[in-house]
Amino acid sequence: MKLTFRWFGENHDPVPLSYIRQIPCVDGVVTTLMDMPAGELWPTEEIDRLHRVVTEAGLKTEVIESVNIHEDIKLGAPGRDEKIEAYIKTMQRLANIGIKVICYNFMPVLDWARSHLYYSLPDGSETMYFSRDFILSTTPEELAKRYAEQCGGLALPGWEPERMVHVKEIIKRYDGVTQEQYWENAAYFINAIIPWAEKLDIKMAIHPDDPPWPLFGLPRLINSRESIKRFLDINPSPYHGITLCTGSLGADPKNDVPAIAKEFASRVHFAHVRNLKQLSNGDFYESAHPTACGSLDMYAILRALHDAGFDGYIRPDHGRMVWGEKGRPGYGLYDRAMGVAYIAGVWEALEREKTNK
Ligand code: DNO
Ligand code: MN
Repeated sequence: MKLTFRWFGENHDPVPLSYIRQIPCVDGVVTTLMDMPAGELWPTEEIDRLHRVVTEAGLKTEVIESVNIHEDIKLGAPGRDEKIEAYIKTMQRLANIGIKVICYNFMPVLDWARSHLYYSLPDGSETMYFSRDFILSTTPEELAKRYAEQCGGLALPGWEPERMVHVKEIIKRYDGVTQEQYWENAAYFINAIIPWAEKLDIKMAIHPDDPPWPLFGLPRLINSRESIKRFLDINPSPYHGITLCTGSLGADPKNDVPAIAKEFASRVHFAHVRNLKQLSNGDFYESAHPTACGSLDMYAILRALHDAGFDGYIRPDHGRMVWGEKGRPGYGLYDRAMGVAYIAGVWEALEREKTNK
């Protein structure tokens, strides 16, 4: 298992690489080119610069999260072939700097959504919260405005203000797109890119939908054991895999995350390890990482991966804001660093138990 930490790039992340370097057991960052609109070919110079900056900070960069997918691909629209071609070219360029895993998602229009970005917990920390009633009573435009006001200039992935200006029209394009068509569009994309992933030795790892149920009447793909199975069955290649995001799947109490980890371990290339507290009515908030703090059995999840001989990448996922830190919601330094220490501790115990040392 290789422990990593997400970093959004110099202009998009208040956490410096020099601080990430000091987190024990972390030797690499998971990063991206935040300014690249979905569907565009990533310039070689930008890729090389990103690689150089990370390497000079003494860290590795072997995982990209995310290379985003253009809506034309998700919609199966006429422009999709050229967007897929650009996607493959970007993969080729990423292979040149030694990228081993690409995390992406197939969520229509928007990335993860929460009602509150800074919800106060009794211990004085702040965290992200999902209130089902609130989301049902709002619109993507209103939510985008709320995020822009609260994030102090740091755009949330998938909610970039310049894109959100057109969100109504983008959502309108999904009128009449059935769940089945959405699956066909995903299969078309997968079958086009996986032969390239094999040639380039890049493992593709889809991120589940977050939250794992439909939002704003849009289709959903990956949110349960059954949908993961169906998705992996699209193509038998080991290069076609998943990001096991425990918090995304775990927001639905019907999902048995340790069982999912166990069943699909050989196709898990990347794990987002985080905990959350399930509340009534589909509400939840994101808790600190340890089992004792939330509803998920983090030990059982890590154990399932360990038992399967997991040697992919892990990162802590969203953390709370603690000790007065201000920054990108979910991606402060302190709570995620505590997440790393926790994951590393559980993993060491699992290793030593196995080898009896
Ligand atoms: C949520 C986060 C997401 C994720 C992207 C992947 O759990 O990990 O922001 O990074 O959806 O494409
Ligand atoms: Mn995640």
